[in-house]
Amino acid sequence: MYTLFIANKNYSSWSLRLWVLMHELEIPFVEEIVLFDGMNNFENFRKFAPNAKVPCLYDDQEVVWDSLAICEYLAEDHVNVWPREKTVRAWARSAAAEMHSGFPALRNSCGMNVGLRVELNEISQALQADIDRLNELWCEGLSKFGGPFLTGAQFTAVDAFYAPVAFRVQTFGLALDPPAQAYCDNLLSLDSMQQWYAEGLLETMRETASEIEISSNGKVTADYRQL
Ligand SMILES: N[C@@H](CCC(=O)N[C@@H](CS)C(=O)NCC(=O)O)C(=O)O
Repeated sequence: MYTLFIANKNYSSWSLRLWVLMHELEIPFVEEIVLFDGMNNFENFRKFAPNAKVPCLYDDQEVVWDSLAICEYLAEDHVNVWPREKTVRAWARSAAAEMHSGFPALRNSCGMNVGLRVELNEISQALQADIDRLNELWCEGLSKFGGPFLTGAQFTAVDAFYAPVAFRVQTFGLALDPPAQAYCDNLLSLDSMQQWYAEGLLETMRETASEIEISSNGKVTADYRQL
């Protein structure tokens, strides 16, 4: 049986990738939530993860860390993690890798915080370039493979990699073209995403650094989280 270590559902974008993938693919797992300590000290993660980060997967005694490596590990035994067709799989892997190592302005200016709605003070050139690339990539996948997911009819790992971005789009009201916005809405409406969102709203713990960062990047217009 797999055990997936994750952190707060309100904040932990990297955790969401694996959690939503395993839910959508109906891969059974035990969920272990280890909350951030609110002080940017990740020593408690070191007890289970060699890199002191989440997500981290245990397959009995076997430990796998880093979201991309975990996806590949799951793909060894679950054929639907990536698209079956070689060229489609190559596109999916390229798009997921681009998310894994790219979009720095989007990450820095629009931290995941599922319960907030924020009006950004400004959209820098770098952030606009990331939003434009995101829009282009999503529209390309949807038109090339027919939607409603990025590589066609099935949810795969590439959708899991962009699932946290859907929450960022919602929180920061980022403007996308209609097909990209429809894809984002579709991700947000999945049962698994709704569950993650609802559980995120129930969390009462606040991560000081993330909260400060978000309010220095924009004005909080709504906070749907439980106090
Ligand atoms: N590249 C890693 C990044 C994981 C990551 O940075 N996770 C954050 C939480 S969302 C974390 O654990 N931060 C704690 C730390 O930086 O030690 C992955 O894909 O799993």
